[in-house]
Amino acid sequence: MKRIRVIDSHTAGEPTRLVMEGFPLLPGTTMAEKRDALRTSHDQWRRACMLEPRGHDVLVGALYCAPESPDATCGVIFFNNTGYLGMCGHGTIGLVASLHHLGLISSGDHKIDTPVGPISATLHDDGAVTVRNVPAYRYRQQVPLEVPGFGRVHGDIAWGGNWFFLISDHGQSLTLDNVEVLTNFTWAVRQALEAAAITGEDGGLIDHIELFADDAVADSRNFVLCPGKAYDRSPCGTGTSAKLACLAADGKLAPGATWVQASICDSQFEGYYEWEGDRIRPYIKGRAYLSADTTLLIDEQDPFAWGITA
Ligand code: PYC
Repeated sequence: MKRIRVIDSHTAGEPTRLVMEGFPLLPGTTMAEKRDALRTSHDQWRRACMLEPRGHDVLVGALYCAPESPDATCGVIFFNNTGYLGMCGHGTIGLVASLHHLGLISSGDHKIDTPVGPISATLHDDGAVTVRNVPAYRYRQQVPLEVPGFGRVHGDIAWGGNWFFLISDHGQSLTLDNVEVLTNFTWAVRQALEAAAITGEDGGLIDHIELFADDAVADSRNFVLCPGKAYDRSPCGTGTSAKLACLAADGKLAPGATWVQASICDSQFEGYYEWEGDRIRPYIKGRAYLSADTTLLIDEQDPFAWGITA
């Protein structure tokens, strides 16, 4: 029997499964090298944790690793039901809350290495966490896109730790009772981007689609389709970072001013930014709650030991 020690949490509704022990040791000195080693040689461990019968399509995994920089608290590799994420805002908040639950960190600032660069997170005394994300920027503005079955939309392409296509002129209702339509629409957008060979800088795959609408209490409400076709229950930390980059580029939000981003589930993140050259440094604040501290078992006799795959 193989054993994987995990801590489950949710951040603003979006679940994170932190893997503390049980995965094979990964070669490499950088988090990107370790992520590549996990993907190339040990991907079944991701599948065992993320896919049914132990996981599900909404879950994001976070592998706790030794840091690559001497002054970092830890390193982390994020993944989901289909593959690997560059960064994950809600997952970082879940990671910090989980490490605190385990007694491994206390309030204050913590540097964390990720495959897309170092970030830091501040654990506040009240349990909230502020993530100082990787630099974000808008790459292209108002790109026209024909979406089969839905018509023409326009979107900004922005980096917030993952690549996003951000759309406001979608004509959809951003409500929980409409998630099936929103999922079909955003999936069609993602496929249309691929068919039209529209990418992030250097050919980066745009694997997150983000819709915006007005909100009764927050500055904005979003719906974010994640790479594995599930929607983000939280306002998406990297998606909110991408939004801040677009607001900054448009001169619609001043540096240091707070932006309240609501999710489709009515949960909220607060964000603000600072300019760093021609990019912004996004700060995202949210809170995670613990839901399980347990051990996953993998029985090699089990026909679904490594997850149910298509
Ligand atoms: O919070 O950055 C985020 C995120 C990415 C995918 C799901 N959540």
